[in-house]
Amino acid sequence: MSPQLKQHRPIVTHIYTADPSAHVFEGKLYIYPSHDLDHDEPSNDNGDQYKMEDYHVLSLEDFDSPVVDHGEALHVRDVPWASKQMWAPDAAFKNGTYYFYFPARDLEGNFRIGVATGASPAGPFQPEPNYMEGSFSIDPAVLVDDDGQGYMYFGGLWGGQLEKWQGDVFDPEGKEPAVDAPALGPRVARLSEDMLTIDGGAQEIAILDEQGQPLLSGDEDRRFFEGAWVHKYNGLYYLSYSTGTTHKLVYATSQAPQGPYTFRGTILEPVIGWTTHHSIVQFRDKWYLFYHDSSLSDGVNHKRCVKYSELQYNEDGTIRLVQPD
Ligand code: FUB
Repeated sequence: MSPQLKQHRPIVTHIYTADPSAHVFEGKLYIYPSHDLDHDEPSNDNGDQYKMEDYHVLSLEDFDSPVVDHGEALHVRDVPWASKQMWAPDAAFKNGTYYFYFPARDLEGNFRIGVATGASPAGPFQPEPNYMEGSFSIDPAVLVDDDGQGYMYFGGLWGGQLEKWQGDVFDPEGKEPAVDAPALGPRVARLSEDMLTIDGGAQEIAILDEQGQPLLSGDEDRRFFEGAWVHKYNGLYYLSYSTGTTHKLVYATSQAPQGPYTFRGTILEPVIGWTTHHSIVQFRDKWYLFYHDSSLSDGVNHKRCVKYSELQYNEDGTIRLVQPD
């Protein structure tokens, strides 16, 4: 546990953590990370090294208080439809219930997204018996908009399989578009009133450049790779995500939750390690970026640690670039 948190330092060191989704529930800051396993097996581009089996929820009263690890909130053994790889999760609150969204490989080895429910933001969470029909790929992030409508954003390339879902069915041969073709966008789906199902199917989000043209697949400094997150600031929707191969966090904005979004800039420069993955949250009167790197393991990609930084906006609504250290 950390007695006092410092920006750009691991918030916990007793376990490896990654993919932090931060929310304010019941006046506290709750963080829903992946729980990286401590193993020394080799890495590959399919992400097989990310063998996570369970989730722990972390919380803090404020940045001067210890981080509390609430213990195991959900384990793959308790999810009937899942076989392995419990990747980046998120949580939401509606109707007096806490909802926990998580990706995992199904019994056929394809990534799907499941939901579990609980009475406390700290868990434990009871999973639904099946994955959410119409879900695929990874990295769910849920926004409950001001009117109460829930939206789930998801998707990730390579190990996350998004390029294999360009039609209605899984295509094991699916590839990323050619470098001069529009890049694949993250998906967004409206959630049903009870937050347990996808309402009407998922649609692809368009991310455009300043001239209104789609970002191209070869534009690896700007195109979507994984880890979508949407927050609202001054009534504008901000879609932020990881660029994967170029290791940045970037963002785009829109007047509507489903887009189209216009690319605006970079939030975080590359960190130690291949992946980074983030969330943005307002806590009291300030905004914070939660992200991860691999500094706790001296750069081992699957032994990561969650960190945070204060996030600042310029007068025109653009986000100031954060340096990892
Ligand atoms: O933690 C496993 C995967 O690595 C996540 O789902 C991605 O966003 C990347 O952080």
